[in-house]
Amino acid sequence: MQLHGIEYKVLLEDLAPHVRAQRAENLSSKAKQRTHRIDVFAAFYNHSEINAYMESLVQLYPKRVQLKTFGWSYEQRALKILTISNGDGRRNKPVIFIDATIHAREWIAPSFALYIIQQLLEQAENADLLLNYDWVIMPVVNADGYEFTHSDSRFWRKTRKPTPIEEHIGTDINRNFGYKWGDDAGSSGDPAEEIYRGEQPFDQPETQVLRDALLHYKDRLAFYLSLHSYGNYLLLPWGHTSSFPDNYFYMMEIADAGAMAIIQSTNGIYSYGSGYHLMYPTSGDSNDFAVALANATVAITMELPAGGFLGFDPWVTHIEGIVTESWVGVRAMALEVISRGYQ
Ligand code: 0X9
Ligand code: ZN
Repeated sequence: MQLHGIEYKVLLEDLAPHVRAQRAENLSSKAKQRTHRIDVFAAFYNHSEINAYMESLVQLYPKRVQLKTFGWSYEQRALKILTISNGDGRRNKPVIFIDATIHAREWIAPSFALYIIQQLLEQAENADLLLNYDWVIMPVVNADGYEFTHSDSRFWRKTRKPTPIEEHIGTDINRNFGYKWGDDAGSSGDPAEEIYRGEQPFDQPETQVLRDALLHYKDRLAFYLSLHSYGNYLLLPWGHTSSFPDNYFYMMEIADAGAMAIIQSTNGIYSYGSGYHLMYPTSGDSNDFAVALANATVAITMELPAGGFLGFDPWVTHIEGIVTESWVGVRAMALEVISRGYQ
């Protein structure tokens, strides 16, 4: 910086002690827990804890919960998807599909997915959300990467499958989908990059699993919601082009309902619009795939609020505020989808 005459300021000399402090906060908070029920506000949970918790829900709610292993990660972790219904036995309802943790370091996303699961199962006031719709929730897509952020490298983003270049590991699942895959403006062919798209579309097992799950619900996907962090955005298609899908304005009305509900409850401010215009071009992401090839009527990538030192690492004490605010938005968007009827 000095060499090139660029003005700069050191914000943080060394991140490692802060990562260690957050890890200690999380572990000590978890150690205090007594119940089997996951306390979303009290800690962040790893992949096996989340899977075990979902298994316990099948026992607790046998009529309302189904858990299916849709496939396996590169390191052979079970990739599980939970379906929640109201137990009325009606089959093939339209579906609200939510995934989280496509990106490993975005820890608030799986926490929020768990909070949504508990809201739907435990809060009678949410019965209207389940009357004519089933909710399908995949809390951890990138299981290997997520585990790696717990055990080794807190800010890892990609998968853990090796690339053709030995020293670079991992592919960005959100550039690996086979719709408009490989566009250089929105992804990279360089394994060194954080937005590396892989050698081939769908060459990551985790992308295959999410693809298969979305295609399984093809033609009854009323609302696809992909949870990420951070930035307070509701990103609509398209990511790969500056143009808009046919029902863009319908999607904008859904996003608008979410953003308005949040601002009224907490003054939290979300921007909403096409990902291409609002953030940056992306090619091969799950959101575009869901609309183009799985016929999702509405698809939104929700960038949850920032926290902690780098935005991806909120403190445990901030989980409650973020997930309760976010739920106000997701609930409002789901109600808007429902009130307009599946179209
Ligand atoms: O770059 C991404 O994959 C997403 N942002 S993140 O900071 N969580 O990595 C944004 C994807 C947006 N995609 C579309 N709107 N299509
Ligand atoms: Zn992300």
